[in-house]
Amino acid sequence: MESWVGHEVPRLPGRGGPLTLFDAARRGAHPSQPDGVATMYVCGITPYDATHLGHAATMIAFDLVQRVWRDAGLTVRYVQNVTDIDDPLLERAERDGEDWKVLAMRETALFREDMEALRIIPPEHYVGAVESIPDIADRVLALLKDGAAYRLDDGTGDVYFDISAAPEFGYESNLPRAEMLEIFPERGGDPDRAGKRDPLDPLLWRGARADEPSWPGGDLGPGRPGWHIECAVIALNLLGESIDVQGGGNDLIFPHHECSAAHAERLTGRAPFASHYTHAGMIGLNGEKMSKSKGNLVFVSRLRADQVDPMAVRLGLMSDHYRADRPWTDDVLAAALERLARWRRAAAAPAGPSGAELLAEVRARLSDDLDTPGAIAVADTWADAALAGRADDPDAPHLFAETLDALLGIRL
Ligand code: 5CA
Ligand code: ZN
Repeated sequence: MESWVGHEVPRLPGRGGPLTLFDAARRGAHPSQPDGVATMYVCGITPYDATHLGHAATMIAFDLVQRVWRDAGLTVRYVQNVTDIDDPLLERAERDGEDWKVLAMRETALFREDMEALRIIPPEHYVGAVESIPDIADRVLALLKDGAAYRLDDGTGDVYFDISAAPEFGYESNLPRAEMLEIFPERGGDPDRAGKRDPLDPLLWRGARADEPSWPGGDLGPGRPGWHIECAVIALNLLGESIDVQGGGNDLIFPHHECSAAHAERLTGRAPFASHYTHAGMIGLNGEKMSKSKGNLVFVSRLRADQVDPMAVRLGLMSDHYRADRPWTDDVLAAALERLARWRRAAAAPAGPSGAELLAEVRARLSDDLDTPGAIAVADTWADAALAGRADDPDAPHLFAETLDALLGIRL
């Protein structure tokens, strides 16, 4: 699939330090230690509705990972998927009397525009589920042959993963089984499906139904892929047997990332699949998680159409820590607009406090688990001093602007 178009990222003097990042599996922040090349897989959209601020916040969080890694001199290999076939997409298309392919193409195109406007560095590979189906079918067959998967004997052709084939199942989310059982049906799982060995066994391959799209699956038979195997296979095929960061929103901790890790680890015999399972907090509106199913959405494209500066949207979404569940409010946007205007005035000042110190402090804040509130506070202090005329480094305003552009993705 086509990715979107990137912007030039300024090269900053010197180098940033290693990034420390939260890992859900170890329940703590640990240095990411990529050896020259850093690999990241981020779970992208299911394109049945426009990009909302929750998607944007998650994409911004992992864009910061990429920026900090690049600034530390690493080569970044980044893959993101599009779940361009899945139940929610088919249900929405059915509801609106629309072709599911047209719906997916339109919303994916809008997502690309939103990502460009928000200055998200594009992934190296932007990959759809549909184009990955032959690879996914191969891997599902491999799991069947290996005894880690089984086919239901009800004639549907549905294939499930046997979680007892993953002895470490649960290590990523750290959830007790009772909680897993509660969450599983809320996030696409089908614990009550007759014939499953364990209620938590996830679907790998859904056999063809008369009224649903399906693809040839070779020896598997016709059908379409399950959700977790989609991400496991795309990541394995494009990034290798283990990756540095598996990213997404915290609604994916279980079952999605638990199951895709279990699939990948069984397929490769290598664990852990990711050295960091990193999750962005949920953006809420009026006290609830912003979600397509609840319908309480603020769309990036709507704000753009209303002439809201995308840089203010980005800044507002970074004004709290990426891991915090946080609300989007009029005040968040107003504060971001005011700050952006102040920073723009400061960048036009004749001089400011030491640019080198500013850069070092912003680098230090971001390499500490992407502390954007800390980095923004550093920039505020610098801007206040520059605007008060309390400083005399004539090169600093330029470096201020370049630092914000390269590290925070904020173009003044
Ligand atoms: N296609 C799957 C991932 S493979 C999916 O979850 N799609 S999605 O469209 O529902 O979400 C896309 C990305 O945005 C995911 O990483 C998801 O975790 C994240 N996300 C969804 N809602 C929110 C929200 N309210 N706040 C923050 N991130 C969110
Ligand atoms: Zn995913």
